[in-house]
Amino acid sequence: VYRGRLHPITRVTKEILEIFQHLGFQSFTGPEIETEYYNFQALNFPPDHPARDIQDSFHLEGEYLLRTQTSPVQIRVMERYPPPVRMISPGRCFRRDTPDATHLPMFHQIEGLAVDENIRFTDLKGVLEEFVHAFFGEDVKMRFTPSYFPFTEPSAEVSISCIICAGKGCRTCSFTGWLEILGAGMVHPNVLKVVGCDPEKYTGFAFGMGIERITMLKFGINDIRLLYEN
Ligand code: 2NM
Repeated sequence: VYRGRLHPITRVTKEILEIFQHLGFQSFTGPEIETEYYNFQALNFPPDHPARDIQDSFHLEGEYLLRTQTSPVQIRVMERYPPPVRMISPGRCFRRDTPDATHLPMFHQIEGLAVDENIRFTDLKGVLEEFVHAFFGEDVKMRFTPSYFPFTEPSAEVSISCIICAGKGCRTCSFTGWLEILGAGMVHPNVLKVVGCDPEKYTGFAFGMGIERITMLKFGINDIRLLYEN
């Protein structure tokens, strides 16, 4: 018999939201059509950043474009609510990428944000460790490596020990034993200032992950296009 079911992206999104809701994060959504201000300027992207190019983003008439990440939702929430903030934002994002096994011009992201007095890097590590163990399993290891984003300082890439080969090395992890799963960091003081938050009093951490990538790892799917074929 035929049985209907939820799409893997929907299932994984729900599962991730539930984990962060247990950690006290509230879910918010926002518009997929954004302004240059919310998508780039408020997030400390310099005026000449390559992501702002018409080659990289879907620009509409005037100052509008399709959002390239869900971070504009975090800006909108920080503008509306004073700290403490603990939020998570799931949704569709759009980038001008040529489709291949790991890229599509439309994809999904979940981003998280915590702003309060005395939020520090160890809070980020603790929250992400809880997430990694809840979602991928208690035996999975987590690793931070230095990275760069305009909206966080310092910034890091977070990897987990390969869930296919348990870190021994295989094609999925390019024989490194590690899989990159998300980007994260401490919210840049310029971003806090833009939303009227005093960076001398408040600090925050933020992170973002691609749902398609997480879903592909969880279900052993090797081509992102399989998620959107009939
Ligand atoms: C990422 C990685 C690191 C992020 C930062 C913010 C905000 F609005 F607070 F500045 N939202 N999300 C963030 C930080 C997103 O995605 C890879």
